[in-house]
Amino acid sequence: ALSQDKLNTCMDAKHHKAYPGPEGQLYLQCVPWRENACCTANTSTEAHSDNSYLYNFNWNHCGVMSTKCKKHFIQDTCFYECSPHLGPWTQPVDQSWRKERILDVPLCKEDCHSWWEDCKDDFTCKTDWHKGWDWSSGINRCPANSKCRKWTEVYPDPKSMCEQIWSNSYLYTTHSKTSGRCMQLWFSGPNPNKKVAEYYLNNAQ
Ligand code: FOL
Repeated sequence: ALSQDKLNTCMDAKHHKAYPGPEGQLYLQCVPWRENACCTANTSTEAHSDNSYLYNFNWNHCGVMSTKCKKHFIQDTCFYECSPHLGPWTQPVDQSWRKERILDVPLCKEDCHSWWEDCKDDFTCKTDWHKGWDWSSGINRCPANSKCRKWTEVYPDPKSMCEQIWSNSYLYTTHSKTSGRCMQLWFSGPNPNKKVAEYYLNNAQ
């Protein structure tokens, strides 16, 4: 593939479109991606619901997740499902539910910090939310060998949360949103992550 492809591409994963393109009607927090998206309108709607068909993922595995915390998980889902600029960090993976994953996407400090701040009074039983759940009921529940702990015990700081929660999908950075050196989960207007992907593609890490 041309290296140009890496700047405008969709992961080969569970719900991603084959190619990015405009979507007239993305839902709420996924709206910023509507000019060029890897998610369909249905995926963007599902991103907002509990135990959605996307992954049957249960945010409320240690009591009900707070609204302010959940909004960051919805934004992460929009970013993960909709972003067309993740090519520089896409890797092949041998998993039943996807052929490619993202690894070490440099995340803007503000987005990681606000996520952790808004979740720090919540509870969870696992550091890596990708594996090791009890799926016997159809949705993920805490495995028998675990117990619900304070968020801050599981993730002492923003870095540990952002890097560990999705098995290193994200790399914590101290870059700020204005730097052009980190990816933003939260934005409005033209997608600022395109230039960031261009930068990292041309300055191979
Ligand atoms: N957000 C980001 N930023 N990166 C991601 O990789 C990501 N992935 C998901 C959602 N948001 C993301 C998908 N989440 C399982 C658990 C979580 C999940 C998808 C699937 C799951 O089925 N886990 C099994 C192991 C399955 C396997 O690897 O074969 C388990 O043991 O719990």
